[in-house]
Amino acid sequence: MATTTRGPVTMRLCFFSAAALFLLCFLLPAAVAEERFYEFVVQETLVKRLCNTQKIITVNGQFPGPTIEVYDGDTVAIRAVNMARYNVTLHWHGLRQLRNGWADGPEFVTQCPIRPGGSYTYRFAIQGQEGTLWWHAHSSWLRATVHGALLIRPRPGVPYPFPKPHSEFPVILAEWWRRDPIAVLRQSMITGAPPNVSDAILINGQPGDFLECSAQETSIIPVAAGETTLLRIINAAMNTELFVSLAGHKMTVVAADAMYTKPFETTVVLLGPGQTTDVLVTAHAAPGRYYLAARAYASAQGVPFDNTTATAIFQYKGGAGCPTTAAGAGAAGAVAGAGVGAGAAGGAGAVAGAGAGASTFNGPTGAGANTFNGPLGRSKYSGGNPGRAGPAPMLPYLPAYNDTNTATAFSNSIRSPAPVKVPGPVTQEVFTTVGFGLFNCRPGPFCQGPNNTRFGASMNNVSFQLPNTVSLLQAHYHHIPGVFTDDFPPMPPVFFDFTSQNVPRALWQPVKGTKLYRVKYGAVVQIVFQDTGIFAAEEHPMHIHGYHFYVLATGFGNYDPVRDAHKFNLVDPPSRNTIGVPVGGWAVVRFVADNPGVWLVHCHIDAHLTGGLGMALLVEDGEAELEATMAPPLDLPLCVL
Ligand SMILES: *[C@@H]1O[C@H](CO)[C@@H](O)[C@H](O)[C@H]1NC(C)=O
Ligand SMILES: *[C@@H]1O[C@H](CO)[C@@H](O)[C@H](O)[C@H]1NC(C)=O
Ligand SMILES: *[C@@H]1O[C@H](CO)[C@@H](O)[C@H](O)[C@H]1NC(C)=O
Ligand SMILES: *[C@@H]1O[C@H](CO)[C@@H](O)[C@H](O)[C@H]1NC(C)=O
Ligand SMILES: *[C@@H]1O[C@H](CO)[C@@H](O)[C@H](O)[C@H]1NC(C)=O
Ligand SMILES: *[C@@H]1O[C@H](CO)[C@@H](O)[C@H](O)[C@H]1NC(C)=O
Ligand SMILES: [Cu+2]
Repeated sequence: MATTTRGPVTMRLCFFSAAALFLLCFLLPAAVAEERFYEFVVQETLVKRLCNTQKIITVNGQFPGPTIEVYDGDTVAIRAVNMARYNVTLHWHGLRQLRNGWADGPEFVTQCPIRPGGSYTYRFAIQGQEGTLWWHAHSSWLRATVHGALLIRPRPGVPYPFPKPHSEFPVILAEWWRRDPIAVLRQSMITGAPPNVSDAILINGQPGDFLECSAQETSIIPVAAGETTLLRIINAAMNTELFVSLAGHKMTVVAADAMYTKPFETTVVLLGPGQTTDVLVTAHAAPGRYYLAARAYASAQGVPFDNTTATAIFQYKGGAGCPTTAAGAGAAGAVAGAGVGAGAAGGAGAVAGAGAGASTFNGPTGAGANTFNGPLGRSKYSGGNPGRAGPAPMLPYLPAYNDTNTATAFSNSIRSPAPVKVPGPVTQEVFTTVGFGLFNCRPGPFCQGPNNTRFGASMNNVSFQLPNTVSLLQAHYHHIPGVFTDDFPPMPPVFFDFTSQNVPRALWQPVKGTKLYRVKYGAVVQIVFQDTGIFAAEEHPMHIHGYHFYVLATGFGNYDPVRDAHKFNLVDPPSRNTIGVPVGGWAVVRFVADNPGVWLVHCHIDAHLTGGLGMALLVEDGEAELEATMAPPLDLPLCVL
């Protein structure tokens, strides 16, 4: 699957490893930067979930897909071979891709798709980044099943800035439909209604003990008493922000979006789609089994969502009748199976006490509505597994689906570890709304959205349309006219009470367009994202390709430049690649435009992106040679043969 093509002595074993080999890798001698080669075959694969056998699209037959493990400073080549029946592209979420948009991947933004039977080699360098990122398809809705972890270890010789964990596991959150997700998208494109919500949330590919036909396969995270485990949590879900809690243990957040943070303890983590969070957990509880659970943070009122709860089991090795051998390591580091023996810990009755204890995040609001705080007992589905006799694992506290207070408290706790130099003064500023819109249409089969409309979304009233003959980056690089315009409005065309629940109907219909915003190389760019109450306010996880940005402030209501500038954190703001714009609120981000090219800015909820919640930045070349977009690779896919 992966081999080292260049570089001397150190053919690293880590390549084939799941987390179990992690320690071994640490012990290997430091090596110079290497080129790492992977082959990703995109193919149809049969899998069974929720009692049904379905065909899904995977990479190399794996779900979640293979973990990429590299070191800062490495160069990486990933040959993508499309053996599936859909067009596909791959994106390396959070990688800077300096001057190298050609490897970024969003379909029709930086490349034409790899068509069935075709291939394309993504070549890029890891430059000054370390931590937990991920990769995913960036074409249609393929990313539902085409995704995996991308782990960047510190440059050899550079220490990990926290106590070194004894073990580590990716925790990849995703969404499952009983149907082909492409069919779900297609139906929505035809009818104009929002796409159906998913049928289950997954942790490392499995919904866990509370969903039908699933308990046998529940993901297991084996830990040893007293040891510290690094959980690299990735929200790869299509449309759902997720709360994650672990019974009986506190989690210490140490990184978000592959940037270290000031450590803080929490009992619940919130991630929007696209975001990653590293937490350290020390196994200091009574040896036993504890649920790691994930379920929705659904910020929009009255909008349907997947309300299932996914579980994995955090399982102590050895003690209390558990076998000492770890289960076999899966490709994504998710160790499944071998859940044997009886945990010694108290049953579910102990849960509320353990989870809801002293946490700042456990407000009384959440506890009321939480199914999991009662003595829930064993799942009706897990009883059938003979290997799983004994007390049910402990369940954690989870906030209510609409617990915005907990979501806000968590997001506001994320800070850079030390004071940073925030760029300024701002030389280019964009104030943009992010929100829904409804297109009027003639009542009929293609007009099945709310009140006989077609559902959509926009930024500054422009509902983003992709070209289909050439990518935006190619059009920019080769000066091909007629593909896009560069007049994305830096201000809303109309100022209104953005977050009102009663925005006048006359404002609800956006305009379709392929509008880019031109940025001078080296500009200090500030973007204010402002949610709207059109149709419904909702938290939007906004992602900027090719950049990390400082999050200076977030708030509720309408952004006021005079009042809210005082709230900017110019000391230790977090640096992220995806920021949740609070429901009915705003977020201010800032960065230096040091990466020329065309970079997609979009909501990472695919149902919203599909509706048009995106735009692109056209960052011009600078003066110097190393300030210009590189030449495109020779195998860049063409749109037309
Ligand atoms: C979407 O949900 C509706 C209502 O449950 C169902 O009839 C339809 O078949 C679903 N469509 C897809 C593509 O799953
Ligand atoms: C989840 O939603 C379904 C369908 O709306 C509903 O029947 C069920 O009661 C909900 N379950 C929970 C735990 O809220
Ligand atoms: C959350 O939902 C509950 C039950 O649906 C409701 O009573 C409560 O008012 C909601 N809270 C917020 C903040 O919307
Ligand atoms: C749909 O129309 C009804 C009746 O006019 C109205 O009460 C409701 O608010 C409308 N809903 C939306 C989403 O526009
Ligand atoms: C968006 O543009 C359309 C067409 O000009 C207009 O009718 C609508 O009011 C605008 N809405 C907003 C929020 O600017
Ligand atoms: C696949 O991509 C080509 C452009 O390369 C496009 O013409 C075609 O319509 C796409 N097919 C689908 C199913 O989107
Ligand atoms: Cu969104």
